[in-house]
Amino acid sequence: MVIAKMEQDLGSAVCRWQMCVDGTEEYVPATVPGSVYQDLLDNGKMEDPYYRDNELKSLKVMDDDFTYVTEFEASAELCSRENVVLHFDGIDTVADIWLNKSHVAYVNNMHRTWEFPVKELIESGANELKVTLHSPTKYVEEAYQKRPIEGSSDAMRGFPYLRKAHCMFGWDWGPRLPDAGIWRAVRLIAFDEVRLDGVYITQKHESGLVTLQMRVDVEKAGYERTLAFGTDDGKLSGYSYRVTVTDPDGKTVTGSYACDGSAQEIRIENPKLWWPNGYGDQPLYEVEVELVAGESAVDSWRRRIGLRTMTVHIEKDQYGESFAHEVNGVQIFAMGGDYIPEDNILSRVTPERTYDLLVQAKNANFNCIRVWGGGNYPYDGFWDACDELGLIVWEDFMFACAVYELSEAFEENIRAEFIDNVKRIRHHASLGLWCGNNEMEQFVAVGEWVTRPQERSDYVKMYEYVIPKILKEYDPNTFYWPASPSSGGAFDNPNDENRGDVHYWDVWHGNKPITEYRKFYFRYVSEFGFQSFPSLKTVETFTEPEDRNIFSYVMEKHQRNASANGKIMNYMEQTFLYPTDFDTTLYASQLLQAEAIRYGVEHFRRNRGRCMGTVIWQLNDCWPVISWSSVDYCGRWKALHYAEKRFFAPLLLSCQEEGMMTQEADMNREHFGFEKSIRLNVANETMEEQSVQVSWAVRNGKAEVLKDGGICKVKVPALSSWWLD
Ligand code: BMA
Repeated sequence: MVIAKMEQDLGSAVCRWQMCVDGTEEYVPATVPGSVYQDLLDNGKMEDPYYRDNELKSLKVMDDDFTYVTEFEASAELCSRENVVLHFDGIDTVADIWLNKSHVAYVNNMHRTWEFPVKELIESGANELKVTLHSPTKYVEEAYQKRPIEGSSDAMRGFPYLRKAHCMFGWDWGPRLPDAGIWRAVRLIAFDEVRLDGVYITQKHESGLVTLQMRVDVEKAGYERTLAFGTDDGKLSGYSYRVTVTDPDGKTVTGSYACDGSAQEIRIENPKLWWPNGYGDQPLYEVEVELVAGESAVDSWRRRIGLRTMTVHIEKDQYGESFAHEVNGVQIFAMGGDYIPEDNILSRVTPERTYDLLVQAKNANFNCIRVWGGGNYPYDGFWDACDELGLIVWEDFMFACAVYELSEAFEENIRAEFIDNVKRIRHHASLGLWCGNNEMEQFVAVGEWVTRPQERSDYVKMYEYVIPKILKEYDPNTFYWPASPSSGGAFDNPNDENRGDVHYWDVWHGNKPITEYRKFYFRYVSEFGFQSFPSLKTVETFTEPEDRNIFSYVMEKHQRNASANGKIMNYMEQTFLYPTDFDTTLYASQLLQAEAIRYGVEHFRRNRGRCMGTVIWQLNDCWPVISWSSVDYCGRWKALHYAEKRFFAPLLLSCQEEGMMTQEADMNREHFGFEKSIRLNVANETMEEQSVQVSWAVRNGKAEVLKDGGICKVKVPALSSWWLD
């Protein structure tokens, strides 16, 4: 008689966890899931790592190991099941695990889920679970000493050796605070012969009908690999599965499938399609799959999906090759931002905080979020929010600004990482594409950080062989792009203006004037940005009054892009008068950032069709810092975020002006005069033709009208940009 799978949460909601710094034996209360820094802060064992330059002391803390321990009761029934596994949704990062004093495993990948059979170790009654987290800083330094490997110098050396969010070792907007912890849920799972391993849904869209094709994978004791219903019937005899699809109005469609290889399809009449923000609604359907033995359900899988087709449309054209998200057959103009981890202290990232951040993105008319490859694969709460808010997600795999040694062990480790995350994420409506890495193709192409020829061949294997092979098996329906930026791979001019996606940094890193944006017609710019200071209130959270000078030691500690506080002032000189005091400087820097990005995005939207995406670096901050963000660490909107709400609006009226900004502006020339002109453009990113009325006037610095352009009415076709005479 087969009975249902059992699960038992081992987190702090149920179990009392304690932690200690190894060698001290002084245990303090701990929270799981959670993090070492948070537990030390909660117990008054360290100061706020974000305050002034406390970062330095807080970094030292991570030179130690930490032990987490809890006791828990396991029922006789649970222990009686054929299989009992200890399951971690995430351990950050290098750790040893013991159950009842027996060593269960050594782990070293923050991005993976971990499962270990503990049937032989679990006791009916009292059990002790212990996890020792090893120092991440020692790990990367020892690995580097043994065999140097290079990567961004913003992070601590050796970081490419550890499958941990790279930016926790520092970045040009991130502190060197590599927290550690049992950062995601931990539980026991007990089952007899079989359990569901995963469900893969393929959508077939016809007019007025969507057919869901289900691939149900089952794990069966005694079989190495999972068995797919319909193809492994013989081994699954005696089992069947039930599917229930519930539409947004609560109406259900069901189907039952025995192991006879019958077509496992669910037909949905009059489907309500999922659209990105700005193009329609985000109706979600709940899909439940129950694995049934005889009449009783032994396991179930429940997820929400969106009915849509989603890919990237690439087509040769007169400019080169297009690159546009295509949803339900409509090519949309991506408008959004690059997302980085929300906090270096992992336990502070909660579904409420994530949802709130993404609501701010939607409120600024985003329809797209790129998850940058130097952090971590976002947890389910992030994905649920993007599904509900209509934010298409460009999901990098977690490799950024470094080279990697594709050893046997490393390859085995990252394969498991990829499979875990692809299986967890692939059903989400918001998943727009998978992308191999951040900036590696462009950097390896020019030999940046490459110290061995093998690092170049390993690059091709990882992003143009290993990952595609895994996606072919686990998520063949989702578009794959080998790198960001890329023109399709093979080191073929990755940052080509006329193909694929581009990271454009000549403005800012290259010190070019903001008018430079207008010289380019990128097909899809997935990174471009401009720094600014956070607001005074946010600066006050990490400074004392004597620190409030933009070149003070503390303010420079919270600026991780070398000499960038000065760079802001250099750009200020090109646009505004010199600011008179500290607060005005902070504020003016935000207006400057807004001006710069507005100038670029309006130009790119005016060229819709040639350009089909502007993803701004960066949306958010992971601590109080001077950076490229439009929402600061405290959740305060910078001027840029307000500007994004306007220049990402479904209907955008913009003015392409020629004058002082776009011509030689040396007022000491003998003839200091300019050709001046304006051209108006309406960009319509809605699905309908818009009848608009445009009025304009030329005014002087006192807003007195010099020339009134009157009112003209125009009809602007859907999804187009329209120049006025
Ligand atoms: C690109 C990004 C990040 C970096 C940003 C600003 O390199 O991929 O690595 O933070 O520019 O410099």
